[in-house]
Amino acid sequence: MGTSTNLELLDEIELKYPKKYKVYLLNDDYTSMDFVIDILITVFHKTYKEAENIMLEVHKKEKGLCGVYTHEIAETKVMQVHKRARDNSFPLKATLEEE
Ligand code: TYC
Repeated sequence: MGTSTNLELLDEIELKYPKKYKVYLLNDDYTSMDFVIDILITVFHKTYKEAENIMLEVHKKEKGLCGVYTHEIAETKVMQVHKRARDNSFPLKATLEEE
């Protein structure tokens, strides 16, 4: 067994405990409720009922939690939401926050 440097030990800790990121949808006045529900089902793999609840929470409280992921997956989800919104001419935005 070789000796590890402090940086190697930090890498090992990071591999074992990758930071997690919360992905939120943000409210706006123009995106349709049906489109938000569809995004929650297809991008975030929610059931219809879960999707409806999250959509209504965003609508009432301006922001709603869609899921918690590693950094790469969280960034991909945000990009997928923005591309789908853009392609459908909706201003829907998603954000990510370190847990
Ligand atoms: N506020 C939108 C409306 O009344 C619905 C909406 C919900 C938009 C959630 C964005 O993330 C959102 N049509």
